Amino acid sequence: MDTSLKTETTARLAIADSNEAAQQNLEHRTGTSIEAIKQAFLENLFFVQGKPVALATKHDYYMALAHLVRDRMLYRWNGTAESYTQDRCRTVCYLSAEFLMGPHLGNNLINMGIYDQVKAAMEELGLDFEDLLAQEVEPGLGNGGLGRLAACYLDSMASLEVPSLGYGIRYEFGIFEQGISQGWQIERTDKWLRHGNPWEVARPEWATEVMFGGHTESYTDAAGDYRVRWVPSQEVLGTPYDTPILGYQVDTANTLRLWKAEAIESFDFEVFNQGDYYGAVEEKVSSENLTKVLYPNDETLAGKRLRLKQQFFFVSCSLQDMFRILKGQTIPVEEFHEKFSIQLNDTHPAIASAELMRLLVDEYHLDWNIAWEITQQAMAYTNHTLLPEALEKWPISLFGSLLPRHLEIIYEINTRFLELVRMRFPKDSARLERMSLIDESGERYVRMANLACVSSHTINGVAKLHSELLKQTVLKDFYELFPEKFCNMTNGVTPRRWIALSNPRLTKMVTEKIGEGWLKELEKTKQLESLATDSGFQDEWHEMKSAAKRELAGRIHQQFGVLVDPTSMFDVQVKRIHEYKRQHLNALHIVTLYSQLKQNPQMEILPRTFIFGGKAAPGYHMAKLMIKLITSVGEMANKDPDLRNQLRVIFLPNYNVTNSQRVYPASDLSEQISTAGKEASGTGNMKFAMNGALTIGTLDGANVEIRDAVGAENFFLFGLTADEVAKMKFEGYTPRDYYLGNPYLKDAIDLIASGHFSHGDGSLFQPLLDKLLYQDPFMLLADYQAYVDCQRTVSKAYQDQRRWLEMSILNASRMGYFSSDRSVQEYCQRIWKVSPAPVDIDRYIKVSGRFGGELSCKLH
Ligand code: NBG
Repeated sequence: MDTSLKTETTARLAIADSNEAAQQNLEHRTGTSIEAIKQAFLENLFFVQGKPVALATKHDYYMALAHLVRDRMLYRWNGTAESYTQDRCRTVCYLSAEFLMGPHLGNNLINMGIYDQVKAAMEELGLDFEDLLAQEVEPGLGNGGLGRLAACYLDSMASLEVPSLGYGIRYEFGIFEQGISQGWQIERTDKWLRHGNPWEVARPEWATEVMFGGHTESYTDAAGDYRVRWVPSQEVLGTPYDTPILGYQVDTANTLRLWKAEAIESFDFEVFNQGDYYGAVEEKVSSENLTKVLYPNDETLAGKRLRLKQQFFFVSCSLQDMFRILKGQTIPVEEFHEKFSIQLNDTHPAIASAELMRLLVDEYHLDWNIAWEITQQAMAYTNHTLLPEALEKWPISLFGSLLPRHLEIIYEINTRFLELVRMRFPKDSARLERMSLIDESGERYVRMANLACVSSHTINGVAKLHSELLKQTVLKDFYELFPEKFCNMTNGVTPRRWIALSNPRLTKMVTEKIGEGWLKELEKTKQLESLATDSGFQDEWHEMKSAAKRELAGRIHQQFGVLVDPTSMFDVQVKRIHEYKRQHLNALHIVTLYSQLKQNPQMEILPRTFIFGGKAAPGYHMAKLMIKLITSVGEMANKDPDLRNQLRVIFLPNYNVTNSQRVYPASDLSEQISTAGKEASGTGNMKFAMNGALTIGTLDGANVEIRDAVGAENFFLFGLTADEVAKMKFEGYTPRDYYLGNPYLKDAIDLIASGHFSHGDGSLFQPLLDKLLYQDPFMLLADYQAYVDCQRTVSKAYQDQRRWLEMSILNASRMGYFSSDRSVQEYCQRIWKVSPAPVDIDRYIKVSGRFGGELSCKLH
């Protein structure tokens, strides 16, 4: 440093230290006292929103608040980036086509530990804090469990100080907004970006180019080696948008990096000058279409060209970004797998292995075998479903036309792989056919799950049962070849969002009893067990639940004009609508109760409020008909005086993260009633139990482990097991026999078929009933009686309020295992081999200066 610069620096530092105004200036951006927050809020309203108070809308208030919160995250965010760069930390790259983050504001306040100050500051300014939080339009960049799991894992990785990057797609339109019109689902576009997104920062300087189409050519390089290059027909620019992911009560703030597609040249002057005005922006329009919209499918494959383009686009951007990071940290490409551990969240990003091979072999000129070693050591694959219709495969013609080089690479991987299979299992051509990366049974396809299995060092399922079934069914051949690759990672959910943010009453109660710290170590809630029979604590617990139920009842009344009794049992099923999840089994039970009450108006039953919520994929007609059935039963039941208010059926529209946070705390009974063997894990089941709801459920997914954890006596189990389901199907299942043999079931089905719930239209629900009577792939009729009996047991249990409260407390206090912190720790040890790298912000500020060196030295 020359002397003049040194003098200048010293002078600047001196000024900064002594200058009161400068100090205050920083206080406005980082201070967390109530005064500082109020001041920053008013300033943001003026300087960021550009509004005088008189003209400010609620949304302006939200933006002013969001910006002041973001300011307060920036030391941590920049400090984390700098610390990871300096220490060249091993990093988890979580590749996921979906991140269902939910609203950021409240979560950031919780994790930063300034929730109470901010609430107080807003209230002192005369603003309704809840109302402010409610202004945030959540980024619905996912369909359901898979996307939400990715979000919970980001929260846990940051909270555990694990260096990580979430990589995904910045969809302009997320999951559609669901409305209900005359009982049917209607879909509206989700314009979540319309009013701007205060949580993201665009990084156009790190944009990458992605190629599509064209052909490949071979050539000989200067060293005389045979090489292949890809000559694409289209190139698109990917711009990263970064969102900070703050850990809970730590200085770590990791990054979620979502890619937006843009045209490389957004305006073609030549074309414009020829008078073709539309043509001049055509490339822009077609490139941007790539990240326009999230495919609203859950569990089923879309099979569309655009979908494959989206997958390749975000994977290619992300891998190139990793190479940029390597370069920045002067790490040789041969050490790629030591720097990065890549997790493939389902098969959506599975093309990553072919793209990494292309980059290593074609661009970095590594030997194939070395490149393959690196690829395999870098990748791990999580499977999220056993449903065969969800296994992604792409027609060869489509694949080859979009990704000609990748198809060649996949053929090469396949040739070598099948050689290995042939050696291990000689003369087993059926096995070769099943394991091939190419399905050749009819039209030829690329099988993405096979590609993921072959290219990954570890393959995991998401609950014990699911991981076992994977080995026995869909991935059996791969298990027999690579048993050491397989493991189980039972899902978890973050207690910060699903308890602290969703249920402040419960949070306060628990902290009063067992002190701080349990939100970081959820196992600590075990200490509440001893209070489960304490009548004082039970009373408090009861009041906590009742208050949440009154709140939800208030919303329901406001929204639909339906009065529900908060003292009735809230029996809740919220999740995507799908036949395997069996919302229609729940509906059959309601119809049974309804019918009994109609036939015997004197009958006393336990008053229940049945609450449903969930979206149906727009092209999934049966799921849409299931919604119509529920709303139709509700329409009849809610107004019928014969029922004497003993039954209410509510369908909450637009189930999303925001709405779900209001539902879990208010639930008494959690419906987890999928056909055994079909639900990979479920994570809603965990959120309910953490909030003190009891589960009625089958032995499916994580229900099995939840039941083990909370105790069989605190769980309402019913139904066939996965083995029994398989056996029954194998032996031949005739659902009609159950219908004919069970008068209650027959009565319920006949009542629906009669048109009673559909204004006399007997044909409306016929497709649904026919499917049950003649196919019933999800065994509703076989499980019906067991379910109805179990519901009777539930009603009886609820009437003994003391016993119910004890069970509820025990459920909540035994859920420690299901924190996503535990899951992420297991991933770190078993799969990622990544250790925490704590960030110390005070040290960082001392060493690098308040602005990471920028004010204390001259910029380059
Ligand atoms: C879903 C499963 C759920 C599971 C989540 C997260 C897909 C493909 N799968 O049971 O259905 O909880 O993944 O693992 O969305």
